[in-house]
Amino acid sequence: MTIKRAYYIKSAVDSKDFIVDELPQVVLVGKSNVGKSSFINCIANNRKLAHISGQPGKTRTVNYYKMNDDFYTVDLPGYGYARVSKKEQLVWGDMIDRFLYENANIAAIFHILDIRHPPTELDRKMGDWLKFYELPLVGIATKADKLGKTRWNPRVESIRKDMGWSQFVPIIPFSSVTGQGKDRALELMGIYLGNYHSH
Ligand SMILES: Nc1nc2c(ncn2[C@@H]2O[C@H](COP(=O)(O)OP(=O)(O)O)[C@@H](O)[C@H]2O)c(=O)[nH]1
Ligand SMILES: [Mg+2]
Repeated sequence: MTIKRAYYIKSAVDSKDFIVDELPQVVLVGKSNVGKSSFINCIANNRKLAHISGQPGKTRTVNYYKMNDDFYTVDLPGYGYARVSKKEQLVWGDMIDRFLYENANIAAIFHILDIRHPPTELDRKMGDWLKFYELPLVGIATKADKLGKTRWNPRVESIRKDMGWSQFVPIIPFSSVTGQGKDRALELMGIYLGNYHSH
């Protein structure tokens, strides 16, 4: 699959603003600053589509990007930002819960992790949360440009073990700087979108 057209649609601040229509959604989750916005810009070949933040934790909204006029890429608010109050964490959790629970249009979840580091406790919690929904899952091990190529595979398998992901969960070494893994990510996106349409 290639992305020929990509538009920012909107940022939902509340579950009542979530988009409910007939188009399938590819959903991105990951801790803040892991590279979700960069991933979107990379697959869409547009550096200005999603705002890349030097300051983590700013995005508390669910951001919708329409792609090829036939699906959405949805950027969920990142977790793990230290300077967030207990109340904000609860609001965040409630929003994610509503998004996943009330949403029949999810074609796949792309869980974005940093290839260099073991998944954090929050990464693992998020992973366990997602398992409950039994949605097609892809691991994106990003910032691969910051590691030597020979270390990718050991890191990927270590992430698989730490996340409790079976061998059937694809984990792609990815870099939004070099474009590493982009074709594979788009290929999988196309496959899961295709499967979704055929339900
Ligand atoms: N070297 C490198 N830096 C990246 C990569 N992806 C994101 N970054 C950097 O990580 C920071 C956070 O990226 P962003 O996409 O805003 O993360 P988000 O908070 O998950 O949306 C920015 O400084 C990006 O330039 C990558 O693949 N390689
Ligand atoms: Mg972002």
